[in-house]
Amino acid sequence: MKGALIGCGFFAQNQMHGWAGIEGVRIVAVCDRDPARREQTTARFGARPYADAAAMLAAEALDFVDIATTVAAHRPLVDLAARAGLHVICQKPFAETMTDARAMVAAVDAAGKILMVHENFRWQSAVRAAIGAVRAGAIGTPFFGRVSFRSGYDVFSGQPYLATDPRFIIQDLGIHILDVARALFGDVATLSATTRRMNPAIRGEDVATMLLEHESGATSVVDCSYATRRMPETFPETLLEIDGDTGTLRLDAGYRLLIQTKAEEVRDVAPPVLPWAERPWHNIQESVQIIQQHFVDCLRAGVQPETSGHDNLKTLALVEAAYRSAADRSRIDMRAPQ
Ligand code: NAD
Ligand code: 89V
Repeated sequence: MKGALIGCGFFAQNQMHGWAGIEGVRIVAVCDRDPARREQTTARFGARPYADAAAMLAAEALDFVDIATTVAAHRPLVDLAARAGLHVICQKPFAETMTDARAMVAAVDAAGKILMVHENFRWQSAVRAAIGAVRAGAIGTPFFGRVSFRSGYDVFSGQPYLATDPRFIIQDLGIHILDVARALFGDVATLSATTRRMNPAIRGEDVATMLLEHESGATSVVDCSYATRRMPETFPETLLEIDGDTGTLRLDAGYRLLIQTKAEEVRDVAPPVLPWAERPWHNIQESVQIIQQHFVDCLRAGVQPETSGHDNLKTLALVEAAYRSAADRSRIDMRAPQ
């Protein structure tokens, strides 16, 4: 299977390592408008370099493209790939608006191809162990959950746009945590949210607290902060606390999974540090390889990925709803047209 990567920035390096570890897949071309980033990536991984995505798609015989640019470029690039008849994997946040997101899903559907969003937190092995246990009924029917990400880690040095974009934590990080809540408890009926900006040096919100009522009847609290000073610093761990009608499950700091029913089970679900990975990012880096493997498996089987473009419309709608709720203090009915 031949792929091409568009956007050779900070996070794309993980994606290139991930592709290199997947059997039967080769990234034959990469594209970035920035010559330094393009050249660094080709020097590291090989592949033919391009400055222009349209020129690359015209010149190369490809099966899929991996779009690793920031969000503003997603719609033109997904449209381009759809017109070229290619499968697409596209980074989160998928789109800046629901209109753009729906248009991209429709464009790839019309081409008869598969579109997956690189929504990788639910694929982190520790989070996946918890999702697997809940889906297998280990604690019965969940009625309450807390999905929590609180940190003081400096994300701005690697991703400077996070300090200057008008939207920060919900769009960048909350999107993952909301998606994990959906993976655990199902689709959302209502949502309300509050936001704060604690760090005066950034433009957007760095604290968000969201209350979700799920269609299953479960309630979850999704809380995110980049203004939390605590030890141990848990970046980039998502912590979980779930009550079911026959037991409780917790994913605690240090990747400790605890399932308490009549008996108690404690599991170390720490992710491996892949040969190319580094702490503390190894958790996210492993999930990159896992989600990309899932994409390839779905292409081979001709089925929609779990985190397909279609599925991601629901996660993106929660992001939009959270900003609306925080702005006007409303509770949003997710069953109404968004
Ligand atoms: P970045 O700014 O470091 O890299 C983006 C690159 O894309 C830049 O080099 C830029 O020149 C290039 N680019 C932009 N538009 C282009 C175009 N039309 N054609 C060719 N090249 C183009 O950004 P980043 O930090 O790597 O983030 C990229 C995306 O990855 C973002 O959407 C971000 O939210 C996401 N991200 C995801 C995770 C995750 O765990 N899933 C983690 C970090 C970042
Ligand atoms: O996963 C992400 O999307 C990253 C970070 C963990 C820093 O929020 O942007």
